[in-house]
Order: sequence, then C-alpha cells, then structure tokens
Amino acid sequence: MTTTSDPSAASAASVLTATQGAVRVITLNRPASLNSFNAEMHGRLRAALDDAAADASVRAVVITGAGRGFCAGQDLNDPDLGMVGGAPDVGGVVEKLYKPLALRVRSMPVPVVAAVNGVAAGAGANFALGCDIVVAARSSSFIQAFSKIGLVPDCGGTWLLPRLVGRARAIGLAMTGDKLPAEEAARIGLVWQCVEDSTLMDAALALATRLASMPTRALAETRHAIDEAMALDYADALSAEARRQDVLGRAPDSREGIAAFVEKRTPKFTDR
Ligand code: T3D
Repeated sequence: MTTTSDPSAASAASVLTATQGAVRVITLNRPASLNSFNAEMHGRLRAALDDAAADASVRAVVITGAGRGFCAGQDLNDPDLGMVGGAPDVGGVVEKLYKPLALRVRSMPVPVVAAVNGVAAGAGANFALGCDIVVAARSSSFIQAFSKIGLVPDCGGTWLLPRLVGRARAIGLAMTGDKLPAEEAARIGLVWQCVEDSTLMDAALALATRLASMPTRALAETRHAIDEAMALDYADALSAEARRQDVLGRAPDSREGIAAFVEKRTPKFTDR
C-alpha cells in the first residue's frame, strides 16, 4: 500500500491516507481520544475526501480508525469547538462541520466503505452509518451517545436510523444511548456485515477492491436513486429509475457490460 498522507502539513497526522490499487484508505488518527472530531480533523478529513473524489484513479474509498476506536464523535475536550463569543453554538458547529461532512460522503462519485474497527459513538457512529457499506469488527460497537449529553442525534442520525432499522429501534437506540455490539448491529440491519477483528481490513479492502472493478458511475447513481426513492411514492420512484436508466443505458459502461456478457469475457469498466 502506498502511503500518501499530506507531507506539506505538520498537523496532517490526524488523518492518514494510503492507496492500494484503485482503493483510497482514509484513517482517522487521533487514537488518544478515540479519533474524536476536532476542527482540524474535520478539515483534514474533508480534504482527504475531496482529494479522493477528484482523483480519477480512485474507484472506491475505505474509512477506518487508528487504535482501538473508530470515532467517538465530537471531541468534548476541544475548548474552541461549539463556542462562539463565550457561548455554546452547537448548532453552528453542526451546520458548519458535520452537515458538510455527511453531504460530502453522500456525494462521493465512488463507493465508500466504513471499516469500523472499534467503538463508534455520537457523530462518529452516524458518520460511519452514512457510508455506503459498513463492515464492523466483532469487538466494535455503535452508541448514539447524544442523549447522555442533552443533545439529539446529528451527522444524519435522525434521517439514517429510522430508515436503516425502523422507528422503534431508532428511538430506542437514540433515547437510551445504549451500546449496540457489532453482531447485533448486523443482525438488525444497521450495518452490512460483522467480521472477526483480525480480518476487518482484509474484508473491507477486498470488498472495496471488488467495488472498484465495477461500473463506478452506476454504483454512485445507485446510491442517489435509493436515497431519492425514500421520499417518492412507487410510481414516482419507477419514473426516477427510468430517467437514470436512460442516461446510464447510453453510457460506455453499460455498453461494455452487455458486450462483455455477450462475448463471454470480463468487462473493463471506465465510467466514473
Ligand atoms: O459541538 C458539538 O458538540 C456538536 C457536535 C456533536 C456531535 C457529537 O458527536 S456529540 C457526542 C460526543 N461523543 C460522546 O459523547 C462520546 C464520549 N465518549 C464516551 O462515551 C466513551 O469514551 C466511549 C463509550 C466512546 C468509549 O468508552 P471507553 O471506556 O472504551 O473509553 P474511554 O476511557 O471513555 O475513552 C478513552 C479516551 O478517549 C479517554 O481519554 P483518557 O482518559 O485516556 O485521556 C477519553 O476521555 C477519550 N475520549 C473518548 N471520547 C471522547 C474522548 N475525548 C474527547 N472527546 C470524546 N468524544
């Protein structure tokens, strides 16, 4: 794997990047505080995602955490964050930092896999759940920690949770703030897969490598189509599908996929 963390910035270590083939691996790297978010890490992470989005050679992204945690949400020790003129401005922080982060992940032109290596709490949990596919190590867990500090789920939690696991479980998880072990998270459909700790990165990289060989543009459109359909009735969703197929059906990847099937060969997809 080629490590490409930004050498120009002395503080770049809070986010590490590496490349393996067509997969960009982004590692949150503040392990002493379980990779909790401060403003600096937000900036580095956004830059790493922007860079992966702009790099045509990147066809899938894996996001993971250094050390024993994935991400513990907001850095509650950061004296600067959330304070404006000496008063708390949590809404401002969410608007300025977490909303753009969540939207950035959702607008990536390539599939994004979260490899959850340890506890994912607060915005750290919802940041993971906002990725396209979540692979969780057996020892990891998900905690909607917000209720314990008098807040509501953010970083997309109120939208994601009921859609992933239904209202009853969404409210139960959000109100109690109880720790949900990875195995149970996979069982109830909160995440895609729970794997043994020792195989997490191999499993996430194998999945991302497989996705990277697929029709990238169609995969990103699949995400958009499913998200869009959440707000549509059946007939409108069918129409939206037709509109997307109209565009994708004329694109080179679809032609290549059909030609490869007919010619009984492996397709080579290039759209992004
Ligand atoms: O401005 C705004 O607030 C807006 C944004 C809000 C979004 C949010 O994410 S709000 C939710 C914030 N997160 C939390 O409330 C989670 C707080 N952390 C915990 O509840 C626990 O640490 C965990 C359940 C995640 C893990 O517990 P455990 O026992 O495995 O580890 P630990 O001993 O509590 O933590 C290890 C270290 O990480 C410890 O530092 P130390 O004592 O070794 O020096 C701990 O203080 C630090 N740490 C963990 N979480 C955070 C943190 N430091 C800063 N901020 C954290 N969120």
